[in-house]
Amino acid sequence: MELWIATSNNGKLNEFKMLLNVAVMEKFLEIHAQSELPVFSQPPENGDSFLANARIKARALKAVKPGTWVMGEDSGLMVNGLNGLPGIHSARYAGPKASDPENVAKLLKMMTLRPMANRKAQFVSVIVAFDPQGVEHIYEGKLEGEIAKAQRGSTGFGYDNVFVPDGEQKTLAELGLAHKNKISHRAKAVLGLTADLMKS
Ligand code: ITT
Repeated sequence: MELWIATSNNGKLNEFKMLLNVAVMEKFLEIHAQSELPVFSQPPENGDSFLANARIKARALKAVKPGTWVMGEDSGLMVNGLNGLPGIHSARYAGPKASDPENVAKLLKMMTLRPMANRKAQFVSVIVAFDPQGVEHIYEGKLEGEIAKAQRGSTGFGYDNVFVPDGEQKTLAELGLAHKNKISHRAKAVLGLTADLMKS
């Protein structure tokens, strides 16, 4: 069985591969990514929600790969003291071509400008998958935590080095990928997908 993943983000792709393999899927699941399809061009993510954007990505890949499992994921960081920002704009918070370090620097600056701001935050992952029959499936996961005062740690991607999960002292980037994959928003969303892939 094949699963095609619509992502250009290697950090995400790496985590999906690990999460799905941990679920003992590797024996019968072949994971492929959009980068293997020279004809695939990433659609504009102009939805107004995580769900809408995940659906845009999954549908674009389904158009090129009908009759197999395909999925897209939209994820992001919602900070209470910033009224839920960066949210669906997480990948481009500091500008259209912003790098992870630029986005993190902007987030820390925004928090510094609001010293009393609530640092509580959550990571959200919404996956839209289409099964080989073309039926849509939606899965969601969240991870609660708070924004650290400074960057700490070196593993992972995106905002991992400034996110401290509830009940922890360390950032996700200090805790490491194995720990992150036990608790993350993405791990929780993948649980439902795994169950459906097993049934399929
Ligand atoms: P694709 O759309 O190609 O999948 P993307 O990086 O643009 O890649 P999104 O639009 O879903 O993906 O944006 C997700 C952003 O949210 C990501 O670039 C990070 O900045 C942040 N993010 C999501 N999950 C994260 C995680 O587990 N750790 C750290 N940051 C994360």
